[in-house]
Amino acid sequence: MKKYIVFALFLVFFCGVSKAENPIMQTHFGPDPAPMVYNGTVYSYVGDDIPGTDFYYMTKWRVLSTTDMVNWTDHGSPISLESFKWARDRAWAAQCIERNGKFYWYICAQSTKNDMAIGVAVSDSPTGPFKDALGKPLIMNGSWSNIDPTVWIDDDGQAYLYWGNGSLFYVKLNKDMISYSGDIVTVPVTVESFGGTRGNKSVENPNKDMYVEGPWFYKRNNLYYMMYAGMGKGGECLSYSTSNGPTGPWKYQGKIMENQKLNSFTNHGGIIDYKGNSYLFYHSGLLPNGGSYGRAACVEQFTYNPDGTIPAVTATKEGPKPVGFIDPYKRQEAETMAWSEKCTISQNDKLGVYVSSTRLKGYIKVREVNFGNQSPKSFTATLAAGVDGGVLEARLDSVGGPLIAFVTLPRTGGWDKFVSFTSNLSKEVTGTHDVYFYFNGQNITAGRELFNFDWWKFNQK
Ligand code: FUB
Repeated sequence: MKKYIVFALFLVFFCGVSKAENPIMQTHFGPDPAPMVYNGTVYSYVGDDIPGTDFYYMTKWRVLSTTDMVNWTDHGSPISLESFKWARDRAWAAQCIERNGKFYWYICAQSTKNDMAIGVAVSDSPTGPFKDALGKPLIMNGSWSNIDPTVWIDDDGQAYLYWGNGSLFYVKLNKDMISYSGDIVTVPVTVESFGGTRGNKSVENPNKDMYVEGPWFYKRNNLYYMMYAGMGKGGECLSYSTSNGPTGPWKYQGKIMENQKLNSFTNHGGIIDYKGNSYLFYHSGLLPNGGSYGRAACVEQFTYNPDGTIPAVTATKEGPKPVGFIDPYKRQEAETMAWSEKCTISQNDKLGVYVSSTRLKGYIKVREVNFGNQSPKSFTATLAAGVDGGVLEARLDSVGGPLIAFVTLPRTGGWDKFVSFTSNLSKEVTGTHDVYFYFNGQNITAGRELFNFDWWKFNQK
């Protein structure tokens, strides 16, 4: 009997794990997701929580990307507090937008004068390198409300920057995207516009919302949307208002996502359309060791109602359905993954971004790998190890699924000395599968680091 219970628990655990694709990033705690669609790819700009702390003491921002909504590539951390000489702490929510081939990443951080301020970094690429565009904040006036910038370029070319905690502000950005014209405008936050006022706190009135922070501004089919974090019972919910113009008046429309056991006091999100679907990004504290200061980005697909209103969206473990495939015959970065366990991501100037700290029984899951009609001949992986004995296994459809290829690794001359290993396939494979890169080893003590993993590909006959 005991044996059956253990087996049942094993199944529940593995089924639960293999289905989970939220949070979209497991190797770091990346909250406050700000999605951007550019050139057929979705980028998600996130923060970098430090779990175990007792406040949002964050020091950098990260970028992820996907073309299928299930496998995400970690591009590392192109900017940190170090990138802004005026910033001393609290690398909080941010958003990036493209204009005329340049990428403007609006961030907020605590300034050396101790207030919160908004700055902007610029790059020629969505993944950087980025540089502080001004060398000083774009918005700074001694206030703690200057957080959570959100930006949108309207059809007539006018760009708007909204932001604010407790209050909601906006400015009209100039075409250069790094300066603005006119005064900072304070948006009236009322029961009618945002579901509650500061004096009508929804903590006491859980059925009412109150604008708190995290605005997300965009336009769709001639309607302007302002999603934001409102105060719900037990933590922040995601709510929204709409308007016929970019500067209001705003009309409160209701809650999109309740604070449904997300294990995080805050929530912060973004909304995009991609490949004909609509997606809500948000964050939860549901990763192991997560919580209010260990939050990570999640995503759900939803469908707008015919009148443009947004339905209530439920947080799931599974996340959205895939909308693309992985081509195994092209070089794929090891840090492109739908799920992973017992590994992390490292980055340095020489090697770029790679998977590191792989441990026995850990794995990387890559979904929707399309092998086509003919089985490949061999498998190549680029790996580095300071010790002998690591084994990288490629398995099909589950952690314990059929073994199609493996590489047994000698030490390569150091953890940063990447070498390409090619091995013949141990089993033919065609069609579309999830591929699990399982971390195994010979004579290796559990807990010991096995190898670093940079990229992989299968080779056609
Ligand atoms: O991540 C730090 C802060 O927490 C963000 O700026 C807010 O929106 C909240 O998510």
